[in-house]
Amino acid sequence: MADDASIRTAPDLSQPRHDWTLDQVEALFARPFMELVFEAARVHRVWFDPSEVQKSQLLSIKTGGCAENCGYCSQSASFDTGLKAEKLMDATAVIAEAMAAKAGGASRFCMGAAWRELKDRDTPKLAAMISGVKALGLETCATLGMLTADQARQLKEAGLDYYNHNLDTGPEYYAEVVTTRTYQDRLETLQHVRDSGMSTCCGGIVGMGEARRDRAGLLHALATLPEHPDSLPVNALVPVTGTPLGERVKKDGEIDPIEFVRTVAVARLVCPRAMVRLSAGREGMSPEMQALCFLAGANSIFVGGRLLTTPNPEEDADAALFAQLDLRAMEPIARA
Ligand code: SAM
Ligand code: DTB
Ligand code: SF4
Repeated sequence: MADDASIRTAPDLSQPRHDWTLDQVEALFARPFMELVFEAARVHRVWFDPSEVQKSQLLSIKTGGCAENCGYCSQSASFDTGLKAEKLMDATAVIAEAMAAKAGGASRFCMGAAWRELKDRDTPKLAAMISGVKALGLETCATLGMLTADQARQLKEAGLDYYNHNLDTGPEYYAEVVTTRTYQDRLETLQHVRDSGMSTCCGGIVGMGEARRDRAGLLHALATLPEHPDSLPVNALVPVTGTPLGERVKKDGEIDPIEFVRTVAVARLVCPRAMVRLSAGREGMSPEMQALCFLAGANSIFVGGRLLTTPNPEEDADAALFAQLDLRAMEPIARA
């Protein structure tokens, strides 16, 4: 039996807070596993129906050749990953993919581009894609690198509901992951997104060789933002051959799955109202592991056989998982 008195006397964690300290977040990670998951499951139920899981689908609208050197990424021009670069897709082709995603049960469509930052010359084409996808009745999301305040306003105007911009890891470990931009750069784009009135999708990656303190650092950074992210993707590193972090994980081994579940549970506790997304890396996870993540507060996934450039479970595998676990797909969130 757990004899940690602090658990029984702990304050109610179901209410969103912005005054977390890094030590407090790290202390959540250190809780007895069963107590941590139980508490996260309880908080999950305060805000959500635990039988509902949101389905989002990704599309890489511009692939490869990226000027950033994110050490995990197949699309960085800095590493030889064998990926073929492709130019920005036409709006009609993107809208056709979105239609197929909707038919497959997705409620949100996320368009990803391998850019350091959005260039103004591309904005009209993006606006056409966004308004076309939105007209299908899907929630729209995009991840296009850094944005200015003006660009964020234009995307919002075109009908973009969510902008994904991850902090990826804790501030202390950031320079081990990427050196072509700073944590502050990321925080500034997130500020522009919030100021424009769009919702934020912001999370990170687990299993890049970081310490638990860095995972706590990421979640601390998210929990102390002026507004918690609306969506919080927790990615497990997909090791890509040719990337520094992919090669490193092949040598040092992948993240302990229980530590991954702890990260999901702490994400649920520090951002209790966020949609916590079990994101990249699901392809390698057993149904039992995914069930534990859903129990620990994950309530969103990416669907369709491909993420941006790497594989994801196919539709029939997820249909079987949902049937086994008695899960239902969440309806799109109605917005003005
Ligand atoms: N270029 C934009 C940017 O970096 O914001 C958007 C695309 S980028 C691929 C989106 C996110 O995907 C990254 O922030 C990272 O968290 C995640 N990601 C990329 N490669 C990954 C990998 N190999 N394993 C896990 N997550 C990955
Ligand atoms: C996020 O956090 N994960 C997604 C989405 N946001 C854009 C991307 C995962 C990419 C995994 C590697 C790939 O397929 O290239
Ligand atoms: Fe470029 Fe995004 Fe990949 Fe970094 S994560 S290299 S910014 S596509």
